[in-house]
Order: sequence, then structure tokens, then C-alpha cells
Amino acid sequence: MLDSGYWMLEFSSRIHYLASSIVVTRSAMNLKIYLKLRQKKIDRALDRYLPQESVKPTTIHKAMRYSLFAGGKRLRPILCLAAAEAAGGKIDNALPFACALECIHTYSLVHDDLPSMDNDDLRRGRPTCHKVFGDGIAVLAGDALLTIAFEIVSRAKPTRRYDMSILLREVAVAAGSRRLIAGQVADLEAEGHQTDREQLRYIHENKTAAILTTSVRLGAMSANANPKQLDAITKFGRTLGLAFQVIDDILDVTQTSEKLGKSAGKDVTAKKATYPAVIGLNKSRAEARRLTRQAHNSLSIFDGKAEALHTLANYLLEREY
Ligand code: GRG
Repeated sequence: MLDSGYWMLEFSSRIHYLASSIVVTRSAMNLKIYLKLRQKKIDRALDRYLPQESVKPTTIHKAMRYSLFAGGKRLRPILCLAAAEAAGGKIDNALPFACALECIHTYSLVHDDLPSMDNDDLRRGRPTCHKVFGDGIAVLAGDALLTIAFEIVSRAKPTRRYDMSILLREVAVAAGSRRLIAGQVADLEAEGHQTDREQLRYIHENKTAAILTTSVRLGAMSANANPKQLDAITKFGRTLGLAFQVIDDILDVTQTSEKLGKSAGKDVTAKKATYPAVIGLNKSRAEARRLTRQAHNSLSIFDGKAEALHTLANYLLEREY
């Protein structure tokens, strides 16, 4: 017969297992609810900032709204609001920045999908903007989304440390020819060529990490972050942005189009410069984990206020596994 000590141990380990799976399930549920609530808040604000479809010329406003409300994850705006909280601010003050960045992100996707760029038919689980509205309107919808981002930023409340010219410059530089567009140029030019890790890092830093970094920086600026806080948030954004793109590259190889809501396997077909292509899948996974760890470490000065940023960093890493 087994002794009572064994049963006690067995019983307590089962209780422990049950409790930890309840905690895991509960935190996953909390995250799901958190993301939904934030997405709703952002969508309502975007709806207020964007001209209605009935405003003339109706085609352009339909096209802008078609791409903007196609079901994106809203990661950049959610990160922007979470960074505002980490720096001790209110999310409502960060909302214009959050929406402006989502407009810039959507513009970049609309243009990236054009036949002259990545030539894609599927985005956010729907036919791409140019497939529905034609190339000309898709170019203009992207232009209009980029432009309205600045109008939206101009509605934000400047703070003691960050006046409107600083805030506008932050957005202009991140979206401009030395950052987002630089990354896209390097990405186009790397297609079909041998790429090394240094070039790949340059592409990722600019194509992906620049807008992500600016998202969290603007959130922190809306909270009048001090230089130490802004520096920490910048490091977090950069490393998280790099991890995000490594994971995106991995997902392109490992997931289906249905799951991604965009064409899977395109990077290989187009001979794109990606981490799996340059260092292989396993090393890419290790690199994503390393970068995410670095992102967590950069938040050490914030204590409990950065809880949402920590959770979001884990969520982005785990969406692969
Ligand atoms: C055209 C100026 C210009 C830039 C294009 C955004 C971009 C640069 C290219 C699109 C393809 C790509 C791999 C971009 C890197 C950033 C990225 C992974 C975008 C997808 O972001 P998610 O997953 O998309 O947040 P949703 O749809 O959820 O917003």
C-alpha cells in the first residue's frame, strides 16, 4: 500500500498543476479581453478622426476606411497606449498618436501590396486595397492615410517637455526616407540577392522597428516622460520591433495564409531577405527570444506600471509557438 506521504505529495502537485493552469488560462483570457477593449477604443477614435465614406470624393474615403477597418491587430496603437501608462500618463492623451501611427502603418501596407512593390492579393484576411479599388485609388488612399496622420497628431496635447514641433518631427522622421522608407528601399533592393546579417538588421530596424519604436516613444512623450524613461522606452521599442520582424519572418514560413490573413510563403518565393533564409529557423527562434528578453530588461526602471508592455512583448513572441 502506498503511504499517506505519497498521496499528500500527489494531491498537492495536482492542486498546484490545476492552480497554475487556471492562472495561465485566466491571464490568457485577461489578455484577450484587454486586447479587445483596447482595439475597440482605438477603432472608435479612428472612426471619429477619419472622414465618413459619404464625404466627397466618396471613393477615396471608402478605400481609406476599407483598409483601415479591415481587422488589423492594432499592435502599434496598443503599444503606444501601454507606453503612456508605463510613463505615468493617461491613455486618452496618447490616443491621437496611437491613431496616427495606425494610419501610417496601414498606408505602408496598402503601398507595399501594390503590383509595383510586393504585388499581394490578400491583406488582413481580405482582398488588398488595389484589388478592390484599382491601383490609382490604392496609391491615393495610402497617400491620404499618411497625410491624415499629421492632421491627427496636430490634435494632440503637447506637454512641457515635448511641444508640437517635436511631436510632428518624431512622426515625420520615422515615416520618412531615413527610416520606414529606407527600410522598404533596402528590402526591395535586397530581393534576389545574397544578404548578410548586417543588411538584414538594417532592413528590420527601419522597415519594422522604426514605426514600432515611434509608437512607444510618442506614448511616453504624451505622458511627459523624462529623458531616462524615454531612453528606456526607445530601447524597448527597438528590440521589440526587431523581435517582431524576426517572428513575422518565421510565421511566413511556418503558418498558412488563412491563419495569417496575408499570403504565406511569399518571402521564399520572392527571394526576400529574411532571418530564416539567412540563419535558419531554429537560430531565428533563438534570436527572437533573445531580443524579447532584451526588450523586457529595458523596462526595469518602470516597476509595475510597465506590466502591459511586458505582457504584450510575451504575447508577440508566443504568437508563433
Ligand atoms: C511602402 C513605405 C512603405 C513601407 C512598407 C510595412 C512595410 C513597409 C511592408 C509590409 C510588409 C512587412 C513585412 C512589413 C513589416 C512590418 C510588419 C510585419 C507588418 C505587419 O504588421 P502586423 O502584423 O499587421 O501588425 P496588422 O495587419 O495586424 O496591422
